[in-house]
Amino acid sequence: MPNRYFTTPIYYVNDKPHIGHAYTSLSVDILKRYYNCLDQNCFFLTGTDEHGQKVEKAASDASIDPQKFTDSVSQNFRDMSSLLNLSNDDFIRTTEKRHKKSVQSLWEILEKNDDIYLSKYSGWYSVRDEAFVADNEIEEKEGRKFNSFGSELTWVEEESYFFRLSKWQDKLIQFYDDNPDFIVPKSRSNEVRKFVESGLKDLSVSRTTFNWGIKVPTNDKHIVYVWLDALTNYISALGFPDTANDNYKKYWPGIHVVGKDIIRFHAVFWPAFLMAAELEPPKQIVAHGWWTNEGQKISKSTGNVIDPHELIESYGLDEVRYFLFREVPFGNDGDFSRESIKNRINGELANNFGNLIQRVLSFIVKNLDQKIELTDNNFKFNTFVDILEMEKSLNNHISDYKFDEYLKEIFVFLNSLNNYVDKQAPWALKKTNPDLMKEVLANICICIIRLTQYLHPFMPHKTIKILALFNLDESFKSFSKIEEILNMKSLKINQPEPLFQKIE
Ligand code: ME8
Repeated sequence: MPNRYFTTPIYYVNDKPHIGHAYTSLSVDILKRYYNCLDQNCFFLTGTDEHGQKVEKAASDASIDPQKFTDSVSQNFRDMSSLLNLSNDDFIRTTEKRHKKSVQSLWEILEKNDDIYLSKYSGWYSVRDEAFVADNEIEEKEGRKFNSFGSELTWVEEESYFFRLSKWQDKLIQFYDDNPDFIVPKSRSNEVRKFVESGLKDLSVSRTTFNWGIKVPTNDKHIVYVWLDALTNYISALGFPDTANDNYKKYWPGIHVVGKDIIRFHAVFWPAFLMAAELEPPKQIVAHGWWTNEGQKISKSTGNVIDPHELIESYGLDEVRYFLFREVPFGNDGDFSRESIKNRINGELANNFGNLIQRVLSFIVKNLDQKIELTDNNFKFNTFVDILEMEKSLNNHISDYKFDEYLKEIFVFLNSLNNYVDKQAPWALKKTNPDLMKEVLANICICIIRLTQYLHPFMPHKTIKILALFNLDESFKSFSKIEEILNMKSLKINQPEPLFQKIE
């Protein structure tokens, strides 16, 4: 059985969590829950990125000591994890001891392998992205300089250690060739490749003009560049430098889910650092698109940041999860609009899914004394057989990160089940053919149970409630449990309450 390791980026603590951070974290939560439903082992890591010039400035603007500042803002991200009920196994902070030890050990290996040397940096720097910017990537507006994300640049000139990134250019290309699925989606992969092929320059990996960071172990005038520091979190959490420990052996290399803004750091710098340290590069970098709010870029300055608390209060957690992953293909940009979330909740969740359960189960409670008998006929029911066969395709959608396709496919079956109910009309069969009525209702129930299992990774709370309506406990979320259900002679049904509230 494969062990899987999925990570989110570790988020900067200069800002409050918003829908973009929630989106990445929820996607990893879905992956973990999905593989758990297949009875596979998964490790899910998230955390906060607490060093660097940007965070130091945010702390000084708030007149707070950086450690106190990061303690309080990191808590916002842990609160987000609770709010979203994330299934993460660990939450790492780059100010933790275990992480400092890991970064300093990695540095020592890189220096020992002669992949780091001392020189001088002079050039443009984006504090917002904590990134050095090459001359050909600079845009000028009204005498000021910006990078391609629109972040203003500052001039930096200081003594600096450099990582020999140029030395790894050919090896990176070879690595991309050997691992064609390393970067998902393909379009991003081509972008990264072109960047590497255009020639890599050595990378400045230390700073001396501010203090908030991890000290270079061999020269305490320098602090480690925040991206070398941050990327290392993925192995710190597995116990690096102790590569012989169980978690490291079980889970590395991992899969990093990130927004498209930070692919270069993950798909170029990170594998190069690891190769240079003679460690295995990550298994895959999955880059998703960018959310806008009602057509506008989300930013603190425009004041249109979507607060996950507010969103969940208005629509419900499972409804938000469903919307985010059904609305937009994972690699594409998406626009959040109140109209679209309303349409999805009312049309798909309330009218289609919720209503199916409500009318079928209420009918059983009322007319069959809360009980359905299961027979072999139910398991031969063609829709049920087709649903069982969908598993392979769903599995492919998850491996390809096509969450929208996964949900779309399930909802096609929910539609056809609603049509089946209308056509068979159990309320009419009650008088004309009660045996057929029972068979029809049992057919629908086993299909609902199977689809509920498949929907569990996306709507973990509602689906557990639905299973409880069939008197099935949480353990029945596991796909393999269908066998046990098939061996049951009957199911007791509880009276359902409306599952999804319609939005006015
Ligand atoms: O970049 N749409 O942290 P960060 C979609 N600390 N996703 C969004 C988004 C949006 N509008 N806004 C943010 C950093 N994200 C570094 C990472 S990792 C070793 C270090 C998500 O707080 C998306 O995942 O700026 C993006 O990559 C991440 O938040 C950036 O978070």
